Amino acid sequence: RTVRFVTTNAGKVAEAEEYLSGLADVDQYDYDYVEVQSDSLAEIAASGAEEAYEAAPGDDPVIVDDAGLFVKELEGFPGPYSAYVEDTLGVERVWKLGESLDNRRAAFRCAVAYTDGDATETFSGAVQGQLVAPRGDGGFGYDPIFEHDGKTFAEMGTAEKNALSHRGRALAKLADWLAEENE
Ligand code: ITT
Ligand code: NA
Repeated sequence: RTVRFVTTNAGKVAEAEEYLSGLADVDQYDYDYVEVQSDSLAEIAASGAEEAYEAAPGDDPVIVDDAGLFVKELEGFPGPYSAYVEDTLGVERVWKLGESLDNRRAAFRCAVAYTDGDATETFSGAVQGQLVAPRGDGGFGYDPIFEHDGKTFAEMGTAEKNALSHRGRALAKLADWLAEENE
């Protein structure tokens, strides 16, 4: 089977391809859905998936992934605004903010929504870590400033990041669900 991953972010696609290999082929589908204003990543992802499915010619199911970095002492900022903040402030300045905090705990959260046009399912994942000065050149986005167990996500390969990341955990739930659907 083929799933169409609706995203402008090739890094997300690479992670999903690696994770779902053997279960589904992943095609990137470049479509800019409307991000509804919501604190819920699952709601944003589900509404994006349904909109993209309607707009996309073809029958293959689609997935949308909405993710963000949540800094505990900043009340969860940038959270659902992570993409905007990356584009405007940039990762280096988010670290500068983090550097000024007593508590640098942060989490990545991710919601993956899957729809086949009839039903929509959402799967979520999170990982705890802390903000650090940028290290590593793998991954994408905030990976260089997010450290988990002594390594930043940018210092990990795709498989290593997938094994513990927010996206990997959400994709694991999707993979289990797809495997059950296949039975
Ligand atoms: P699409 O919406 O087109 O999928 P996007 O990059 O805008 O692409 P999001 O709306 O989910 O994706 O934005 C999430 C923000 O968080 C964005 O700045 C990403 O770079 C960042 N992000 C998401 N997942 C990440 C990860 O695994 N590692 C580092 N940064 C991540
Ligand atoms: Na986005």
